[in-house]
Amino acid sequence: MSASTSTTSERVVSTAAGSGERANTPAACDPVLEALERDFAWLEEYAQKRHVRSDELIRLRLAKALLTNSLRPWLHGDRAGPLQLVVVGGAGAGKSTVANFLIGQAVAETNPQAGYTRHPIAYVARNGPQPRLLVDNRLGRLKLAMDSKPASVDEDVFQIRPVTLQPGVQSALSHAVVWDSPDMTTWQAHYYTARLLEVIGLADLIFYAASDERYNDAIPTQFLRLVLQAGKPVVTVLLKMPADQAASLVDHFRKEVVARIPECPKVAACLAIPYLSPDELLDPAGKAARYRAPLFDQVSWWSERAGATRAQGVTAAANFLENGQEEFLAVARRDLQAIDEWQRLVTQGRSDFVARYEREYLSGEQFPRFNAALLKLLELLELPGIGQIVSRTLWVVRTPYRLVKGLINQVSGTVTAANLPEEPVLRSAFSAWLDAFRKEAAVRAGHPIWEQLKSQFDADLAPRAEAQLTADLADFQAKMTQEVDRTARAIYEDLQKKPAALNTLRGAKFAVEAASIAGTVIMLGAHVMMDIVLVPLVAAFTQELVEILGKQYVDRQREKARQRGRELFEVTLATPLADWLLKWPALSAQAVEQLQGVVQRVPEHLQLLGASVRAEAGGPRP
Ligand SMILES: Nc1nc2c(ncn2[C@@H]2O[C@H](COP(=O)(O)OP(=O)(O)OP(=O)(O)O)[C@@H](O)[C@H]2O)c(=O)[nH]1
Ligand SMILES: [Mg+2]
Repeated sequence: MSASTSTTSERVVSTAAGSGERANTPAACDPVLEALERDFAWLEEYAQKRHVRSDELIRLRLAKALLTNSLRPWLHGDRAGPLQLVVVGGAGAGKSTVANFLIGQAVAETNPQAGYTRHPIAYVARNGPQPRLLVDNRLGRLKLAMDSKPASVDEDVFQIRPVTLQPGVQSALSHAVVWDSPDMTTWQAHYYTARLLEVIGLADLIFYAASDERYNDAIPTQFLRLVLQAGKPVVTVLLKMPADQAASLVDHFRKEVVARIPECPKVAACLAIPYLSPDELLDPAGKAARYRAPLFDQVSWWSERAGATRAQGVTAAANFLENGQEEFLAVARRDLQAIDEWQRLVTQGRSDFVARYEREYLSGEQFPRFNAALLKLLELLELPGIGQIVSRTLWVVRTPYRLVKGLINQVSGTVTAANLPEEPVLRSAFSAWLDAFRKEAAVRAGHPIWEQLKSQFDADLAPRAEAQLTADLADFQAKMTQEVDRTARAIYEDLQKKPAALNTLRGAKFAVEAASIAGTVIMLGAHVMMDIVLVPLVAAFTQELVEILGKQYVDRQREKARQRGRELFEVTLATPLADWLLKWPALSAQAVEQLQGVVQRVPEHLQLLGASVRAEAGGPRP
């Protein structure tokens, strides 16, 4: 069958645009409403990119549709306009047939091909009530189609079809708008279910069509539940069963399907349209009048209470939004949690990286440059110029001491144990850091962000991270060499720059050596043999003392260089690498900021909106 209607888009456009806002528009709500619409639109897009479960996406879309198509017009003054009756149901269930029964004429295209109707179509009485206040002639994502199109056109559009009411025939269009809609059987088919959700968002009353064979299909039933959760009153209509089984089938449907839905009290009635002849289908107000009457009674009952129905509907929608916020924000919270975990892993990995460098390299590193600096310092303390004769003499006197010390060093192995080389230690510590991520990513596979991280690991993370390490390492090593060199050189250069202090030290050292040797000789008197033995011993003792003091000083400087090395390692290597890894994951900083903003704003705004709707509607929060 084809539609017997024509489209007068121009007239509808002017009616919709010209319906205007009422003077009592709660302007205070507008910023909140707009922020929510923006946040929900962003969340939907984000959820889609994240490939979230379809039920999650559907909830987000419904939330956005309720905001834009129901709460916005109501807050802007559309309080008691014509009821918006929306027929929903599975593919081929009989939605278009029910629409025709409500209208009283066979104007909606019915078709044996299930899934025929692909975009929402509003049927309005010519010069009668129009769809709810539309902003820019849009119904959410749907554009108003300006030309008449078949119901099967698969586009993000909606139509408004004026119908000339037949004299003497009662029609729902006298005080309501009837929407025929696409099916929801294809729960997975994101693209056209979204169109249905826009019109559900708008609905004051839902007619849920189900055919006798498929009345308990899972997906339409889940949809029915969602509609009830959103607080829409629902009339169910079972079709196509033999007339004598109508009562028992409706009863069965009520018990087995409706009663199992926790929100079932919102189901206002369960009706039946048994299997009819083609003639009856073409003449709903005449030949099929008896089956049409109960449907029409429902419309009349709800229409008499249009204002209260709408107020209850928006209150229920606001409550649904407020109570469902955790589900709407689930995708954002999951991803923020994943980001937190990633950041925690980076921080943990950074501490392990620093600790390992400290343990396996830095704490054992002797910095040979400081040994050379000690020798240089000791040389510097020897007398210069003519005094060198004395110094050399003392050097000769200390020969037995040097030989014995050398021997002891050889035997006791005081040469420092070989430390692990720096670069391999660093590289293996860094690999361990990356391995920890790889392990976590594998464990958490299933979460989209971790999945993405895992695939990036498998692709190019390791080489990119190694390249980053190599770049930071070169910087660190250059700075560290400079630092060690500077500190080690300062040990003797500082003294060289202060000749007075140097000479005082040299003088003091010489004075101690001379005094102790002279004292020994004087004490021993004429015992030449004793002098030969004890004088080198005393000279050795004073030299050892000087060396110990010198070494202590150099060790202190060495420790300072090590401390500085720690700082340099943090600043030039560990921190830049951690920052690089923090920036790296799947999301941009902007997206993270947006996620945080959404999670923070949405609950607060939903609460404000709910409070304001309840205050206006005088409804309690269930
Ligand atoms: N003979 C007969 N056919 C019926 C009856 N009810 C529905 N049909 C047919 O079943 C088919 C599907 O009905 P529609 O009303 O188009 O179903 P729909 O839910 O709108 O289908 P889609 O838009 O394709 O999802 C059409 O060919 C109808 O004519 C009935 O009582 N008797
Ligand atoms: Mg249809």
